[in-house]
Amino acid sequence: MVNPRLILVLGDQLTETISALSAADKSRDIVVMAEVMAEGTSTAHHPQKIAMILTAMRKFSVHLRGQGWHVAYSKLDDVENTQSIGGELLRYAAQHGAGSVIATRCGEWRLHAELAGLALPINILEDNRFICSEAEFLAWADGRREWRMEYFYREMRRKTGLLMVGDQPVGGRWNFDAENRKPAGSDLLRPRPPRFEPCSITREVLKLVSEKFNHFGSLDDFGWATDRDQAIQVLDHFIAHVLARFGAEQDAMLRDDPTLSHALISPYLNIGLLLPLEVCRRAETAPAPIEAVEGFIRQILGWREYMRGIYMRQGPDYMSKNVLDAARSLPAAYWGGPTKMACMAAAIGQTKQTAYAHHIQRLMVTGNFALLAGISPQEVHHWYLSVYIDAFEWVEAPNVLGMSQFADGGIIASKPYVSSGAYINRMSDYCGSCAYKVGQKTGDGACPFNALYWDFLDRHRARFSRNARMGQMYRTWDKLTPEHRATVLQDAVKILARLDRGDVV
Ligand code: FAD
Ligand code: DLZ
Ligand code: SF4
Repeated sequence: MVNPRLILVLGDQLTETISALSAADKSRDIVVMAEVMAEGTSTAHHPQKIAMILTAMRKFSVHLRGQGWHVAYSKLDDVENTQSIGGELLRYAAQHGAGSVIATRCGEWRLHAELAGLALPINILEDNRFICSEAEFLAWADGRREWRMEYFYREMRRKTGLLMVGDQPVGGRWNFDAENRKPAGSDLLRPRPPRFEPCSITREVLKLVSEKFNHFGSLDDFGWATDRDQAIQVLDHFIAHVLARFGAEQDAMLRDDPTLSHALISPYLNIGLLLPLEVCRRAETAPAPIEAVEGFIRQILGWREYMRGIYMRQGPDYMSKNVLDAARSLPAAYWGGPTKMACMAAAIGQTKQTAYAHHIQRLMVTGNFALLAGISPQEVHHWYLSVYIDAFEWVEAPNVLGMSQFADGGIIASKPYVSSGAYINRMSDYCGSCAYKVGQKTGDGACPFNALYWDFLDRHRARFSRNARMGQMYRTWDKLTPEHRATVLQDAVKILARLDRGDVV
């Protein structure tokens, strides 16, 4: 009899057609799925994220058994659990006389190193769920000086035929963003994303997570999908009722409507319950205007694939990038400490409660503030990796270190995403209820984003003033009187000193 092989399926690899399972033999091999403390604590993940992953793992293991697979499953509280992925593979190998492991490439360099160094032969296969393979991305990137997402996206449109008529983009344009990104008003009729009552498996996991993890984040009101059928319901609902409004409302922020017209599918895409190509194909034929459909498909076919390509191309060193030498500690407000800034309180409060914030809240509120205040990008990276339901290093790190914090020196973003309070005021309803005045430029009651914005530009003049996309910002700054500029910079010094002292800002 031939020795069985162990087939590793991680908590974010819950896809029946994933490469490791496709390469396996049902009659011979053993699928290993392991809930382990090492994965739950390597980062202080939001309890809802841990609960979603463990529940989805349990349900997926039941599904695989139903398909005839032999699954060796470790629950977190099993007494013999070694509490690490490597440890569980070695334990099951000894138990079943398995001589080797087949795995799919994982999404974090830390775990990749652990698996690559396993004391068992391991065959690590490419993650076949991405639309763009690693080799394809490298071929695209290595042939050019700048890696702009827009050009990569066009290649992906051509490759998949999505929104194409022959070799031309549908509607004659690649990008319809000029019609998108408007502010939004409250609307009681805006469709709400589906939520799911916890079943007995979910309830058991919620109890376990509440006993074992004391991380930032609430477990109340857990309503995430935890299997493919539920994830498809979320997608169906979005395509039928929400997508048409996606483009216009994509950048808007409302205090009482944290999800607006977003899809809320990133956790399911990232753990494998939905596949990116199926989502794009569904959107392509949806009853929605082209600007909404194109804008949505660009996020997945463009941004998501591009971020993954950059992550693989840059390697583990990317995680320590800090070209702006930002060194300040992350303020306690990010972990739920008090803040007088209504926008920060809304984005962080919602994150604590639901493990979700949409793109503009992440980029232009919490990310913008951290960048302007010169917070260590590594601390910012760990925060985002911890607190969001969809955060896995391969997608979180390029978004945070590259797009949001400019720590990579412009590999991803052609200019830093910074703004004063005016942008947040235009795109949200936060400022009306804030202790600060967004229209006030200087003085104690002025919106902190205002002084910090100019201070950031002034501090980094040598790097950014020749950037064609930033010239206008510097011209505006230079037109202010020397006295006004000095007052603004003094105000910024005071705000930063308050942050350093741990005072409430
Ligand atoms: P929608 O707004 O409805 O968009 C649809 C889909 O497009 C998303 O589900 C997602 O799969 C994809 N998408 C959109 N923008 C991006 C992007 N920039 N990169 C990759 N995919 C994108 N996304 C994650 O999946 N995990 C993260 O850890 C993560 N961290 C982020 C950190 C920062 C600082 C920023 C600015 C963005 C981050 N994003 C991350 C991207 C984006 O914010 C989320 O994908 C999105 O908010 C998920 O919610 P949704 O499904 O409602 O998305
Ligand atoms: C995030 C996570 C958590 C919290 N727990 C587990 C787990 O117990 N078992 C598991 O296989 N995977 C878990 N994961 C997902 C992994 O951390 C993820 O596969 C890596 O970070 C690579 O993306
Ligand atoms: Fe945020 Fe400034 Fe508006 Fe207050 S005034 S909500 S700090 S942008």
